[in-house]
Amino acid sequence: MTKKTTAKRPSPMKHTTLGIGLVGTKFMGKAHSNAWMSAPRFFDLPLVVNMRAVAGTKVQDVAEFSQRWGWQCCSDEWQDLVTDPQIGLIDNCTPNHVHAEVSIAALAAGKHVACEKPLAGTLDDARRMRDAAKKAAAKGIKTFVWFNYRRCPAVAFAHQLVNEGKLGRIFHVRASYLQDWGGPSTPLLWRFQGKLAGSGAHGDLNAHIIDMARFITGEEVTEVVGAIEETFIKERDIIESTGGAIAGKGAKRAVRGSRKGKSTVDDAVLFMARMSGGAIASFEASRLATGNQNRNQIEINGEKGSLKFDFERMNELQWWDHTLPARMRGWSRVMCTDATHPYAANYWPAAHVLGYEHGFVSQAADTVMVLGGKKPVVAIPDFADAYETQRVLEAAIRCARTRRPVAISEVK
Ligand code: SOE
Repeated sequence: MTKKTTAKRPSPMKHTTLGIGLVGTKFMGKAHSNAWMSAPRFFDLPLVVNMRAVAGTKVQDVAEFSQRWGWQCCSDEWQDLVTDPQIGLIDNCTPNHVHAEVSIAALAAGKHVACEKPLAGTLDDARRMRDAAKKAAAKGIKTFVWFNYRRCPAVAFAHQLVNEGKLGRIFHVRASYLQDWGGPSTPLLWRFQGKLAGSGAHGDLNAHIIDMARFITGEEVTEVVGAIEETFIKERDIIESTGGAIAGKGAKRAVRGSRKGKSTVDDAVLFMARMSGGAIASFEASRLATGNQNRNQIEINGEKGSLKFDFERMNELQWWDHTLPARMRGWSRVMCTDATHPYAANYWPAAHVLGYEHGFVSQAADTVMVLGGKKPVVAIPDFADAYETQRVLEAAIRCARTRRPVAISEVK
């Protein structure tokens, strides 16, 4: 006879519930749904996560999405989520031009907001969001921005090493984020329309590496001294019907028409900058760097050592210890999956590697930690912090267009 187990399940009732309302059902909608679903399983969280509702633009699509990803209910109007008393946090995964409207309405309704990066498509929108967040903060409302790469264990570890003084004085930051999906056959997605995206590779990719450089070094960019922007593919096919979900790289599923439209964003932006601690830095973003699919790289050279990260080998951090005797020096490949590395203990045993989605899971977990009054593993940028990244983006574009250096203090 089998014995009945008497062990009691821990009651979720001892925790307060955090209702999530997700706006957006495409690439990021999936990444975030997975994150909200997985975070309470991998992390011990101070609040119970309730995947309350998702909003999208088409009734049929949002209903299917909702069922597949485990949301309780859905709507084709994001306003329904903002007025839902069971929702405590609005997760904004909309295209860049919608970030401000949804986020500001949610803050005004007393909801916490977690918004996708970049903070906005334009500096004006970003400033309005920062100001709304400041006002809401006085009532205890919090904001978060999904700069997911901060939460790769290797990137968080790099931040810790710099913080502990392991690199000493920093001389160089060399960051590049290269992709190659933006060739001539990719149609005129929203990401190529200035009115919707704000910018191209610049806001999409440079935003990430500016945030990573600021996060790892703890320094601010103070001046953009030179910059260049280029749009290689001036016209793209207009999509007559999307025939399904279109994410950044969903071009294959688009139904093309015979008409062409103008691409109104950059395909590549490169710039050089000065940092507050005296380091000099270079940033490079492109969607036409053939052979580089999602190569988000950063290298930092300091007095006592150097480090290198490449997202295509995201579980590793390359480390050079310059304090060793010269005959012992060499690059070492640190597998950042040991239980002592940030986040690693929450997932699998050593060398059972993590992937793209884990950054989002860890960010969802850290968000709940903050809202439950606990410390995140590493800081999550709020709207004020992400606004600093946006100022750097703006300075680089002004520099490229006016062909003169731009101090960040000029960008208000
Ligand atoms: C498309 O370029 C994209 O999905 C970005 O929008 C993401 O932020 C990046 O993580 C991967 O590439």
